[in-house]
Parts: sequence; structure tokens; C-alpha cells
Amino acid sequence: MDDTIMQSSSSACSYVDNEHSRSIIHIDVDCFYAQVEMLRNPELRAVPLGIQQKNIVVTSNYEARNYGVQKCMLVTDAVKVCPNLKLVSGEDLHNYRAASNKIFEVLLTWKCPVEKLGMDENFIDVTKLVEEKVKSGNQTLIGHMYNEMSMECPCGCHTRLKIASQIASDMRQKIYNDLGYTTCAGIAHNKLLAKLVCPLHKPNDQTTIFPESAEGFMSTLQSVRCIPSIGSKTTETLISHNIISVSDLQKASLEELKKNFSSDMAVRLKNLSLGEDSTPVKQTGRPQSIGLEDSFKTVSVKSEVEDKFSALLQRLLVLVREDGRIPVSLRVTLRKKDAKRLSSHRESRQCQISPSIFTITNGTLAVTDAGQQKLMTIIMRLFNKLIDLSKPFHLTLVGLAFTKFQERMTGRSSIVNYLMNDISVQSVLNLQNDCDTSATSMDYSAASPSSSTTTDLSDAEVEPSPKKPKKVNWIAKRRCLSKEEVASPSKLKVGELRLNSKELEKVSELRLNSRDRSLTPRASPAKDNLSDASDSMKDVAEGGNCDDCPSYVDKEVFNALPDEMQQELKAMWKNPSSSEVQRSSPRTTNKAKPNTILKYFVPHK
Ligand code: TTP
Ligand code: MG
Repeated sequence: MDDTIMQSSSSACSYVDNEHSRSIIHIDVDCFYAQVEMLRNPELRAVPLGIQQKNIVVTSNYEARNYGVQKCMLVTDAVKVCPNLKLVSGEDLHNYRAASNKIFEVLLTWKCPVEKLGMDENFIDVTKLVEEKVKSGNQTLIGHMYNEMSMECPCGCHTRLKIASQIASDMRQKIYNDLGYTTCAGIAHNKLLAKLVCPLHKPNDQTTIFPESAEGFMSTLQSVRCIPSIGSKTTETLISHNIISVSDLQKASLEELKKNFSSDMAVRLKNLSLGEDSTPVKQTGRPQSIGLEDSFKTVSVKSEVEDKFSALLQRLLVLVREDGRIPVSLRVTLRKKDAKRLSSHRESRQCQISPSIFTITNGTLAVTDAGQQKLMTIIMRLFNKLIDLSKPFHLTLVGLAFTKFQERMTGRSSIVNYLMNDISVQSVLNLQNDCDTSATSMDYSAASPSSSTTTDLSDAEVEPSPKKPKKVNWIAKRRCLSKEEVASPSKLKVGELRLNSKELEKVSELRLNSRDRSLTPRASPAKDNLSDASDSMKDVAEGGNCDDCPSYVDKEVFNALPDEMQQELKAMWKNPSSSEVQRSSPRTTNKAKPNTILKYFVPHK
């Protein structure tokens, strides 16, 4: 290698020399919704296809794109450019979500960190895998390379990225073989570049970019908005300072940027403009919330809102069943139109819900009709808090989301595993939760600015958390159990999912103040979702058909329990009234009952 090249290449790599160590792949499914529909109905493959949501074609197959049908085109315009466009409704996201999860699962088989981004995109950090393969010898790049003229970099990143391109190709091939979807991939040493080069050769192809091409590639982007982490507000600020293209941003001095942004933000903007991005690929876990939203022109009548929520709830329950976790918090979101100001804004309210609304039958999460009715009552109660019904209102969106979940018990230390046969199990505490009291599944009152599987990801404003009742805080702390406590369930004091009397008092007041009861003609004031747990006590106590042991209890397992616990249980089953949690007169009872083993039992509905 001659000196000039050496100098040039080392200077090209100097600014982030050690940052070339990673190999990142970004995979995006081609015309995702359209492919899902084409796989379901192969006849659609041969025709130009548009996927319609409301009056918009959210995506189209490549056949339709040849006619000029673009993503997010109005249906009327799409039909003009392609009169024989076949339109299929894409409003039910169920199949898309299922396909998205399957693709994610295929990618997980490489045992590298996979970060899901939206429905049809994933980042995969294949750095370690590349390290293993680098010795194997084959360094042929697969697919396209951005800027064939790039010079060799001494850190070895070219070799690594070439190997990453082979892995990307294998991944795309497996997604196609196993599931039938064609995809595009971008390969780079960071997420920003991998994502940005991914669509350069569409469909069904892949592109690799080497680090020294980063700055040049970024300068081709016409708008700063093309950079994924630059949002509309930042774009506005930049434009107001005449920084429009990425090239403008590259030329802007750090000092100039610092005048309008925080120091960190200014540096980040500058780095992004040069194609530098050190953000890690974060392994995607299960969503923190599962939500759905429905937007429309205007709804101003309560019964219509109720219908919208009811329809959303039905769909949401399907998602929750697929997810399998038991929701313990529900959020309602509204977008209100302010006719005077010609603007709209979002407002949300959330509250805890009793896990006993959900049942588990044969391992599947379900909700009875009564449970659904309870959920609707809660939803409309939250709605009533958000809307002053004495005045006219205009809504353009309603949203529902389950925002916190209880993991289902499978661990050996579960009391359920000691006591239950294969029956419906609800309201079971997970003794194996993490001990982060700030955000455990017990911390019901904290609003989580969480992401979700669906449109809930959008710019929903999360309402400030309602103040945590001290009791709940205490409960959350109690959830940090020592190993000994877990091993010896009789010592546990965690069965406090129920509200104490004061809280029950608040609940009944809330109920009395509730402006709408039309949804729950059968629900008596003393019995709503928040007092289910105490109902459960009763159910357990009444459930037995023998003196000592209710029928649903596995006697063999019961016999294996410590004596002390057996005695406690027997005594309580014999004398149910002693175990009934204070629900008969919530307004007059102030003392919390001591913890009892029966608190671990849940109703079998
Ligand atoms: P994209 O990946 O942006 O689009 P696409 O996969 O349909 O097409 P491409 O080949 O260009 O990648 O979005 C993924 C899916 O998200 C898309 O199939 C439909 C849906 N979608 C919306 O619901 N609303 C939108 O505004 C856009 C852009 C997409
Ligand atoms: Mg796509």
C-alpha cells in the first residue's frame, strides 16, 4: 500500500477509529402488509395491490408501485394512476403483527441481539458472530456495496462487514425459505448507516457501506429529516437556522448548534450528520404495553365513543391473549379537537385493573363476558374523567392500552404450583419478579411512557402518574423477596393485591361518583374490578366439597405443604368468615386485616 493511500485511509478512520468494531445488519421487509396479504391469497400476487386503511393506501406491492402507487397515497389518487388497483383492507393488524413476530423469531435463531423497530424492521448486532467467522477465510461481499471505490481501512472493518453481508444474506434467505417474505438489508458498522443504506436497492436485495463512505453518503441526503433520530421539532429548529440538508448540518459549526440545542444534542447532531452513531442494538423484549388506537373525523356522542371503545377492546383482547401476560393496568387515550383553536391534543388516564378479570383456561388467557363488561365500565369511567359531559366534545381518536403486566406463574416457588390442579388461575402473584421497586409489575400506579406493539408507539402523551398510595409503595418494596422468603411461602407477606379499607373507601366513593352506570346494570356498587380480590377469598372459602380441602386443591400437593401452612389453610376453609377480607363494609372498616395464606388464592370462575 502506498503512503498516500495509507494516510488517507487512516485519517478517514481516525475520528471513530475504535468504533468500526461493530457489524450491524438492518433488515426491512418489502411492501410488508402487501406481502402478508399476497401470502394469504396468492391470487393477489399477479395484480397491482394496495393495502387500504381508511382513505389511504398505506402500502402497495411492487406491481402497483410500477404504476406509481406510492405508500400513503390517497385511495382516490392511487386509483387514478392505477385504475385496476386491487384494494384490500389493512385495518386489522392481527396478521401483520403475527408475521412480524415470526420474522423476529427467525432472526433470534442466530443468537445475536435483535432489536425490533416497528413491525417490519429489525437491527441485528452480528459483531460476535463475525468475529467467529472471520477466521474461516471466505471474505466475499454479498449484494451491493455503497461506493465501490472505498479504500481499505487498517482496522479490518471491511473484512468484517463483508462477512456480515454474508450473514445478512443467510438471514434473508431463511426468512424467505421459512416464511416466504422477501426483504432488504443494510450492513454497516452502526445502526444509522445500516438503516439508511438498507433501501438503496429495493426490493429483495442488500447494500453494505464501509465507514469511510459514511460522510459522503450522508451528504447525499437532501433533508435533515432523513436521519431517523431527528424529529419534526429538531428539523424545524434546524430549518429556521437555514440548516436544511444533511450537508448543511455537516458544515454547521458545533458552536452554532450549541446556541440552539443542548451541548449533548449539538454533538449528537454533528455526529449523525457525519454518519456516526454509537447507539447499541438493544435486544427487544416483550412490549411494555399493548395498545390500539382508532382515529376518525369526529365523534361527539358518548354512545358512539362507547361503541368505538368496545370494538377496540375486542381487538385488544386478542392481542393480549396472544401475548399471554395478565394485564394489571389500563390506559385510555383521547384526542380532543379544540374547535376554537383549530387544534387537537391528546389526553390519557390510566388505572390499575384487577388481574382476576382475566382467566386462564388450559394455559390460555381469556376474559369472560362479565370480565369484558367490567373492562368497559373501567374504560367509560376513565373516559368520564377525561371528558366533561355537561359540555360538547369532539374527539378524533380513541385509544386503549394495557400498560402493565403480571407474568404468569410458572416458577417452582409459585404457591399455585403447590396448590392448584389444572384449573383457571387468576390474580396470582409472581414471586420471582425482579426487585426493581421503581417499576415492578406491582407498581400499578406509575404511568409508563412505554412503547407498544401498535400505534400506541406514536406520540401519545402519557399523563403524569397519579400519586402512589403509600400502601402500594410498601407493597412494591415487599416484592423484593429474599431467597429464603421465596423458598418458604408461609413466611411471605406479599398477598396484598387487595386494597386496604381506605382504598376500598376511595373505590366506593369513586363508584358512587361515577357518572355513567349504564354499562354495568348488573354490577352492584360493592362489587367491581377493584374489589375482586376480596371476592376471590369468598370463592375459595366456599369452593370445597369436603371439610378440609376444596375440590380444586391437589391433595397430594397439599399434603406436601408444611404442617403449619396446612393447619392455617384448614382453619380458614372451615371458618370462611374469619378469612374474608374486609369487604362487607368498606366505609366503616379501617383496620387492615393481617396477611393470611388465603390471600394467595384466587377465584375460579
Ligand atoms: P414500510 O417498511 O415503510 O413500507 P413497506 O414495507 O410496505 O414497503 P417497503 O418495501 O418500502 O419497505 O412500512 C411497513 C408497513 O407499515 C407497511 O407495509 C404498511 C405500514 N405502514 C403504515 O401503516 N403507515 C405508514 O404510514 C407506512 C409508511 C407504513
Ligand atoms: Mg418495509
